[in-house]
Amino acid sequence: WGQKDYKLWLQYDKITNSQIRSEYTTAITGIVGLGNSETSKIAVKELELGLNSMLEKKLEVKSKLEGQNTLVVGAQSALNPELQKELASHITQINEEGFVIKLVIVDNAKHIVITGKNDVGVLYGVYSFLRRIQTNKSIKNLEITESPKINLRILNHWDNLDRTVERGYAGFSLWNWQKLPDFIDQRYIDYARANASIGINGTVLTNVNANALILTPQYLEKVEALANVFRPYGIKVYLTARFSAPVEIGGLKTADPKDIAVANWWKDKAKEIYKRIPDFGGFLVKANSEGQPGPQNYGRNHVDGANMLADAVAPFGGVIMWRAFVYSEHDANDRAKQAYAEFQPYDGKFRENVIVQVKNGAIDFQPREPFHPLFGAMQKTPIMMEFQITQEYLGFSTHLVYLPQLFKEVLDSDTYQKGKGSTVAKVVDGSLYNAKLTGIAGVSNIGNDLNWTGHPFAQANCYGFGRLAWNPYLDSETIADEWLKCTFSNDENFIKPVKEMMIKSRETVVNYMTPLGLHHIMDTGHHYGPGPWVANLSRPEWNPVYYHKADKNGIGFDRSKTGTNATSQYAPEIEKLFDNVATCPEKDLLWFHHVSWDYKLKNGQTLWNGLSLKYQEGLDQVKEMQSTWNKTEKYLDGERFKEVQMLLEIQYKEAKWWRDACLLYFQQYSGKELPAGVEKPT
Ligand code: GCW
Repeated sequence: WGQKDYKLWLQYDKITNSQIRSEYTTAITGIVGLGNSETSKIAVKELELGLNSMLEKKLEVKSKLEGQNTLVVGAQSALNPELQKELASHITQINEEGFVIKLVIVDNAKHIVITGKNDVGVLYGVYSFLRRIQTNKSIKNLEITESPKINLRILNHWDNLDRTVERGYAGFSLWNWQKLPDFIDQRYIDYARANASIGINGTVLTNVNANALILTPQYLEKVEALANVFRPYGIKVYLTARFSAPVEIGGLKTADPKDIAVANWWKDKAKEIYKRIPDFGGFLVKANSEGQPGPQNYGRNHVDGANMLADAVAPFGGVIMWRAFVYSEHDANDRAKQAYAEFQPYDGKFRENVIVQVKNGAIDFQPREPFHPLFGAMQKTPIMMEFQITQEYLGFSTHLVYLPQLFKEVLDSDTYQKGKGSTVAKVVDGSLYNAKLTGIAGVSNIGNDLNWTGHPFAQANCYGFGRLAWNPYLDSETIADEWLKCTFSNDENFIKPVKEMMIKSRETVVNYMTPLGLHHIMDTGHHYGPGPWVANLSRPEWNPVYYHKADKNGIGFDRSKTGTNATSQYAPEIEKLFDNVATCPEKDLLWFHHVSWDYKLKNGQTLWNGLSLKYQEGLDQVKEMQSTWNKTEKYLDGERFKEVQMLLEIQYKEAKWWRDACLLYFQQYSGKELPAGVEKPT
């Protein structure tokens, strides 16, 4: 059980179309593996594994170029002078992690060469080439040059040292701290391989709600063992730094960043870590947020804290990813405004090796949020994106939701901060302000479940995150297409309807959970299922009622000028757009405006009727997903078919739960009948 699921998108099933297969078998008669590093060996092994299985042919591996129609794999420096010359102009076009795949003719013999400046680029090229074969694309006259557009492509694991995973819905943490460092679980290797296949080059092993113990020698030797496993796959290890660590494990009286003993403690700690792990990536820090310690505990600010840590890792090339997810109970006026208010004034004050990590929206990983106003608002500070791959507010690993739709909506948003076309993607890839340090983080949905992610389709979210981290301009439909083909089948009769189901699934969940800009109305604490009525928590901004503000007059959070004026944190063009109820996109309406139940929507419906119809639409869409899926049985293994079928059944029940709960609750305020077309809640 679970074998297919375990293999993720690296199934390497036999190519069933014989015409296509023969194109491949003619063009590839053997592999020439150049280079001796661990990474080169992995690259060649992967090709053998993939090609032998997909082409059903045992390819011979040689270490010298001879014959013809071979696949040559090796970094630029490992190629013979003739090949080097052939490829030189292409190699100049790529960066340190990029690759070239090119058909070359030497001595009248054709070869396909996969090369790069470094072995890891070659490895990425190998996965890209294999993906072409997996998706049955032509390999005639190949001439590809590709580089990742973002430097740091990182998974954030919210994994605790006791192996529980905060907001994890796929079992326990992969990291078996008790058995490390001597026991290397095969899963660590499989994890690294899967990540390398989509271009992930960093992993933060530990929860942002950090435990200082990870920085003690007893744990660092375990971290070192993991780093050794991941290194050949191009993956660097990062840790979360608990700001109060100097007190908790260092025996100091304070963790004040301006205290010289504290700064020295961190410097020594960095030295100690780099001695074990010379390519250690650096620290991710959650400070003065949700009760975590930070510089403000000592009357200092984020800049003081981040720069002190930055100075500790700078001599070794490390970075500090300082999170901007802050909000405080002392300013309950509008939580959405706080990160911008606290961080924007610090623009230009951080060290060069600090990057500020900003969640995609200003509240918290909701099914839909407008883009965070900090994107584009700090010209002199590198800003990195934090997406959540794990579905904290989107039905855990029970609901099928294809998140690249959400990711792309954010990346494609135009901030207007440097005029039209200043998209979030351009902030994140650094092109808008020529940022040298760029990054994107995804809060991982991986655990030790047999299928890694809980829901078989949640694998697509992991895959999609990696692909967008590599290239934020890819479109989500292409990614879905790739993933489906690599994971299940190339049969168009399967691909077409299932892809459409995936694409629609994001809007579906918005419809049955939080349509028209509603947000944070999930039941409190666990964030699963509806809870718009919750009003009794000690901090106002934890209560769903704070967010929807439903009353007899209407519903929605007024963040316009007549309200909290959060709209003023956006560039003037966007501010104007959001501020005016008539121009505000309807999908964000109740995020920015409190409108009456009789407010007329663009389709002529009253708000109450429109809202009710959205909830119904969401439910109907889940039914459609079920009927689409029920027709796919013959295209895949019974196991995965059945799993998804059962999960969709739960999703249907819970979409109904959402619809019924929200409509009955809001109806108390609207005082209106449900419109025609909306079934009576039961
Ligand atoms: O959304 C909240 C989550 C917390 C999380 C926090 C954060 C890790 O509910 O579980 O803590 O965000 O991002 O720091």
